[in-house]
Amino acid sequence: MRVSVIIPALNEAESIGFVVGEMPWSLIDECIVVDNGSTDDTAAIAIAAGARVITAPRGYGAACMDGASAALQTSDVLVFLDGDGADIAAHIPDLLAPIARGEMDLVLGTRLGPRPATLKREKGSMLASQIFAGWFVGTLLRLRFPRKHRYTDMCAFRAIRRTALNSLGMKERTYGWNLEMQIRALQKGLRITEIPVGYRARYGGISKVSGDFRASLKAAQRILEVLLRVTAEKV
Ligand SMILES: Nc1nc2c(ncn2[C@@H]2O[C@H](COP(=O)(O)OP(=O)(O)OP(=O)(O)O)[C@@H](O)[C@H]2O)c(=O)[nH]1
Ligand SMILES: [Mg+2]
Repeated sequence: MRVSVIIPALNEAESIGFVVGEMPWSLIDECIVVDNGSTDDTAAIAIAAGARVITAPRGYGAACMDGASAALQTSDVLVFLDGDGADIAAHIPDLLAPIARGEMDLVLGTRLGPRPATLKREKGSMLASQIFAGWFVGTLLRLRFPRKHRYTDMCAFRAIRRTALNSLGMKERTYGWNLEMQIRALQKGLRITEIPVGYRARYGGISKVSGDFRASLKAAQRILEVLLRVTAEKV
C-alpha cells in the first residue's frame, strides 16, 4: 500500500519542520506540504525537513484538494494532517491499519471519542466551542443517517483511500472541507471508522481559526452552511 501525507500550511514556519520531522518515513511514500501564500519561511523549512512543497490558492479545502491532486499517481491512500504540530504523526500507522486490512475506506482520528486512559488531549488544545461543534455535528448527522457511522469529531487528521476520495466529488475550498468529506462519505456508503488520537496545543506560530474570534465565527458559519447544503443534496 502506497501512502501520501498531505499537510495544508499557512505561515507555519515555527512548527512545520517539527511536523515533517515526525513523519514515519518507512511507512509513507511522500509528504506534501501545501503552502498557500505563506509570507514566512514555511516552504523552505518544509523542503529542508524532507517534504515536497506545492502551492495552492488560499483556503484550507483548496490546499487539501490540490494536495490530493498532486499526490504520486501510485499512492493508494492519502493522509491529511495539520501543519501546526497539534496532530500526532505517531498515530499514522493506527489510521492506516484498517485500510491496509481492506476493512475501511475512511479512518478519522477522534480527539473526543472513547479512548484508553493513557491517551491524552493536551490541556487547552481544544476550545469548548470545538468540542461542542464535534458533538453537535455528530448528533445531527446521526439523526439524518441513523444507521450509519456516528461521528464524534471533525478532526482534520484522517486517512482515506484515494479512489474513495475521488468518488465523493468534493467541492468545498474552505474550512468546510473536513465536514463535507464526512457527510459525503455517509451518503456514498463508505466504510468509516474513528480511531482515538492524542492532541496537542499548536507547536508555535499563530492560530488561523480557533484562536481568532472572527475567523472562528466565519469557520462556524461555513461549517453550518456545508452541513445544511450537503446534507440536503440528493445523491
Ligand atoms: N494551505 C492553507 N492552510 C491553511 C489555511 N488556513 C489555515 N491553514 C492551515 O490549516 C491548519 C489548521 O489551522 P490552525 O490555525 O491550526 O487552526 P486551528 O487548529 O483551529 O487553530 P489552533 O487552535 O491554533 O490549532 C494549519 O496547518 C494551518 O497552517 C489556508 O488558507 N491555506
Ligand atoms: Mg490547529
